This record gives sequence, C-alpha cells and structure tokens, in this order.
Amino acid sequence: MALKLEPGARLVVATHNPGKARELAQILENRFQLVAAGELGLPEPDETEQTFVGNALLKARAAAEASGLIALADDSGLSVAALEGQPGVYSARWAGPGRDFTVAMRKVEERLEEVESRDLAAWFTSALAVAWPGGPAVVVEGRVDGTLTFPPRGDRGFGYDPIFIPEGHAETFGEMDPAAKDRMSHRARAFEKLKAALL
Ligand code: ITT
Repeated sequence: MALKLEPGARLVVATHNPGKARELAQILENRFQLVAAGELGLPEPDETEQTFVGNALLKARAAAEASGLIALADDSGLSVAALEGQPGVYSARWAGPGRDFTVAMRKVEERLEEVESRDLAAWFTSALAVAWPGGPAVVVEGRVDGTLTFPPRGDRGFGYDPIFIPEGHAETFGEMDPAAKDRMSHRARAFEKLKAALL
C-alpha cells in the first residue's frame, strides 16, 4: 500500500526551534492537526548523523516512537562553498550552547577571512522526514542557493537568515517578507517534494 498522509491527520512537529516550527506551520497551511514536540515534552535526540537526511530521519523516528503519532522533522543548515560546505550539519552547533546566531554569523565571516576567499556562494538545505510509529519513514531534501553578505541585515527570520541573499533577489531572508521566504526556501522546496510523495 502506498504511504499517504491523510488531510487533517495528527502530526507531531519534531522540532525545538521556534523559527522552524513557525515556518513549518505556515508551509503546511492547516492541512494537518499539528502538535508541537514541546507540548508533549519530547526529548531532543542527539544528532549523531553526518548528513541532513540522516539527522532528519533520526529526529522523526525518535519523535514517532516517543509520541505514538506520525512525526515530521526538519534537519537543515547553511553550507558555504568556500568553506567546503561548512557549517552544514553543524549549523546549530556553531551558535554555541546559547544558540546565539550573532556569534555563528560572525564565525562564518571570520572563517571566510581566514581562507581569504572572495567566493560568497552559499546554500541552505532542508531535509524533511516523516516517520510512522513502529513503521516506515520517508525523507526528502530541498535546497536554495544564494550569496552571503556582511554585516547581517534584517530581523525577520531566524538563524543565518540575515546574511543570506537568495539567488535573483536583493534582500536577505532576514529582511524579506516571511511569506516570500516561504515561497522559495529550502524548507518550502522540500515540502513540495513531500507533497508529491505523500499527499
Ligand atoms: P531541531 O533539531 O529541534 O529542529 P535545531 O535548531 O537544532 O532544531 P538543526 O539541527 O536542523 O535544528 O539546525 C539547523 C540550524 O541551521 C538552525 O539552528 C538554524 O540556525 C540554521 N537554519 C536552518 N534553516 C534555516 C533558515 O531557514 N534560516 C536561517 N537559518 C536556518
């Protein structure tokens, strides 16, 4: 039987990142009854995989097992071409235990200075995984390419948004109307693939 997500299904959104949770709720547009991981007191598993896909599956499976509900997880991050794809799966960890992205964005700028690169190409990746309790899982990946800019601009997004200008645009994700980001983001592109696979 093909895997399907029925409209109105109860879905636990396995993230503890409020910026992501907000975007996922926008992108999912009332299709499902969303339950937040925090509401269920779900633990945050260690992200031990080396890929976005691996960590998204790990988080979705852990949440499905702990809650008994179908779970949706996002593993995402910023990759910088001149830094050989760093911070990548370590994007959250570059912000330190206090999750301070001013620190993380400064670190990206410093690393670029260290390698003396003028190449500011970067991309965001989002792996979205859906897992059924005791059952199968599906995972897809979306990507958006762009250019870094320093100093950071705008306070509308989260994470690394203030230093990322998506291809073909002038504003950073931090300056852009959130609805515009949701039309072109890595997360929105991953969700398009999930829709094709599951809806
Ligand atoms: P969960 O694991 O609980 O979902 P997290 O913040 O630890 O939350 P990740 O491990 O996937 O999530 O870390 C991804 C980091 O990459 C995240 O903390 C953001 O700072 C950054 N990131 C991901 N998507 C982003 C976006 O759309 N805009 C800006 N930064 C983003």
